[in-house]
Amino acid sequence: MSARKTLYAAALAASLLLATPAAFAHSDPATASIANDAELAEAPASITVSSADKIGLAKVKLTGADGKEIALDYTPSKAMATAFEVPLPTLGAGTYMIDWTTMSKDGHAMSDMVQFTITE
Ligand SMILES: [Cu+2]
Repeated sequence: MSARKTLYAAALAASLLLATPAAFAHSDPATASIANDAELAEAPASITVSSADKIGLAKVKLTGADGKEIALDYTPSKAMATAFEVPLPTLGAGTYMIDWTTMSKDGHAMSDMVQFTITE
C-alpha cells in the first residue's frame, strides 16, 4: 500500500469510528458490576455484565495473575438480555482479569475487560 493510500485508509477508519454512534445501531457498551482496577476486601461471588440494550454474552473468561484461565460455570447462550450474571468460583487474594465479548442486536461483537484485586 502506498503511503497516500495508507493515510486515506487511516482517515477513513477514523471517520468511521467517529460516525459510529449515530450511524449504526450498536448497543450501548456493556458495563460490569466490578469496576476496572477495583480493590475488593471480599471476593465477589459473581460478576454481572449489563447494557441498556438487549445484548448477547458470547464469551466470558476469567484469568489469574499467572495468566492461566480459571474455569467458569457459565455456558454462553444465544439468548439476548440486558444483564448476565456469571457466578465466580471462590477466589483467594490476588489479581484477576475478566474479559468478555458481547453481541449487539445488529450482530457486532464488542469486547471489554476489567482487572481487579482481592486484598483480603
Ligand atoms: Cu453495530
